[in-house]
Amino acid sequence: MRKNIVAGNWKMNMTYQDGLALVSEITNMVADETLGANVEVVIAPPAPFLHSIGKLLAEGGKIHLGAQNCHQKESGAFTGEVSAKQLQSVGVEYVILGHSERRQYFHEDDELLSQKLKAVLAAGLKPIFCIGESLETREADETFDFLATQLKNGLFHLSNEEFAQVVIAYEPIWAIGTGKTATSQQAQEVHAFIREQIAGAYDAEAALNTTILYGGSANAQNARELFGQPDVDGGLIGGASLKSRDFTEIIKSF
Ligand code: 3PY
Repeated sequence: MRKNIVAGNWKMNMTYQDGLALVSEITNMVADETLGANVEVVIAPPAPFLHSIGKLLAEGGKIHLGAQNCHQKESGAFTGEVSAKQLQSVGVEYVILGHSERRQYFHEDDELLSQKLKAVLAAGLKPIFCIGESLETREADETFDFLATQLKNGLFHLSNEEFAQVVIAYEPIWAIGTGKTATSQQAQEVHAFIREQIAGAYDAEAALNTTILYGGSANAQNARELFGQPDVDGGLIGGASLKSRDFTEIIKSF
């Protein structure tokens, strides 16, 4: 059966010192809770902090380490880049791929993302693969066609075994960093559609077993309602993952 996941995407926020303080607060807050039985928690800090934050998380024993991106090649002359294998070597388990900010600002397209996916899977890591439509696409009533294409080109080239490792995050671009959130009905409608597409591309079992997260201004106020939807299996959390109280409230929303 699929897992519920709450993953904090810190983006390019926090100094190292602030990051350590935040992680200590979160690990203390979750230590006493009966947390972990029904939700897996992931924190994805900026790359330079991965090793030490990973050690802190490992000591707490409850929270998993994620990265926000990786390069598609295993090693080589790619100044400034980090490979999936390197991420794996410092204890990373999840890698966010295809976030709309990477698609928009770094021109990551389906072809490149397919290569990154393969690299992440080859390193034994789990991709959190983001898809989502723009406001323009939604207003033109093209959301479902657009998402079907993103899934087909981005993900459905994977084998059954590879696909079984993938977590999908539905992040409508119009809800990212804007304070606007999809209503729980809008999220549920899209998540159910994504599951249907998976059933078509693979089978009903794969569809049932895939964790589909909602992302885009999810916060402590709306998490319970969003996570209460039958096809919403948790969240990829931006701004609210930078505040220990908000993030732990979100975790407790399950
Ligand atoms: C957001 O919550 O805005 C995000 O982009 C999470 O990845």
